[in-house]
Amino acid sequence: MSNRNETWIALHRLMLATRELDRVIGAADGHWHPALGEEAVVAGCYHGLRQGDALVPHYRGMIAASYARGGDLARLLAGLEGKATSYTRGRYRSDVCGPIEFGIIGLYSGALGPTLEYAAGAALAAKLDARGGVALAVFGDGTASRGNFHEALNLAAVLCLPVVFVCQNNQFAISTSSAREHGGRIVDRAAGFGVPGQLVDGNDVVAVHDAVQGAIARARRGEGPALIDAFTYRVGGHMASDPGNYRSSEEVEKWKARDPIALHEARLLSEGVLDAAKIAELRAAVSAEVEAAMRKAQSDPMPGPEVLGLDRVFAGGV
Ligand SMILES: Cc1ncc(C[n+]2csc(CCOP(=O)(O)OP(=O)(O)O)c2C)c(N)n1
Repeated sequence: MSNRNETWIALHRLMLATRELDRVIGAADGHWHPALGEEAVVAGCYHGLRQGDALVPHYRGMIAASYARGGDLARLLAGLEGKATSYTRGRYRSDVCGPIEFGIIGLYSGALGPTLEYAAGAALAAKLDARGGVALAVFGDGTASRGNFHEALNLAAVLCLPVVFVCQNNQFAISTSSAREHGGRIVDRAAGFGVPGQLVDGNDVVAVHDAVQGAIARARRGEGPALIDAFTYRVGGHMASDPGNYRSSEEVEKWKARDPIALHEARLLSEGVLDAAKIAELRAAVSAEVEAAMRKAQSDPMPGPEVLGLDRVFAGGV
């Protein structure tokens, strides 16, 4: 199989896993933040990173990012309920903090925005290290309205840091639409910092993947940071329990018609990469894997007092 076909199938697999995680977790936890409709950004960003690179994911997609990075799905899911088997032994939620042992930097304080500066810091460390490492930061459009966005981009530009910033632009910050959140386009801000900006179709997983990989390669060559605006739509609610009654059903339906999984499946079929039977097989396999991991996580034990404060929270695991 060609490299291209392998990549396209892996991207599809990760999109399917992202959707299955939403289905399985969303049914059990009303506080879950679904990435429904945004799977192409999640898979396009997180597939194909090099071990050793720093990854600073958006919280919406954190478990998929941790899984793509090599995390064990059952242990990641155990982290939703603070189980002893989770990577932090129950001490931090895996949907906002991926395992540091996979180079993932999480949303430690819960405040949106500082993660962009963590990424700039990780990129500075990579630059000083001079081993070709890069950092990738993914964040929401609402987060891009925070001062941290401007400070991180400015510092990265001035110091020519190997960092790629990707806005997972789903056009909402909870119930606030982009139109009420910010003026102009996020991609156009890149020019103000003198860094390349690229607007990509965030419902096309290949377009996102190619743009991210291109910007990473550029950063690795020492050519500095880039900003990618991956424009998509949050088809699900802000949380699983959010009915989303602050927007029209016509708007939601319009975006559902551009479902990223259906679009990529059509491409896999038309390019002869997979036939309908193989596509169905892949869907069933991913679904079974996610369900089995969830069952395992649910039956895992809670931690005992031995985990309290005796070692580091984030590194080490079980
Ligand atoms: C500094 C800060 N302000 C507010 C919040 C509360 N909050 C949690 S999620 C969220 C929406 C963020 O929107 P966006 O960055 O667009 O990401 P999305 O949820 O759309 O993926 C907000 C405001 C927070 N966590 N941190």
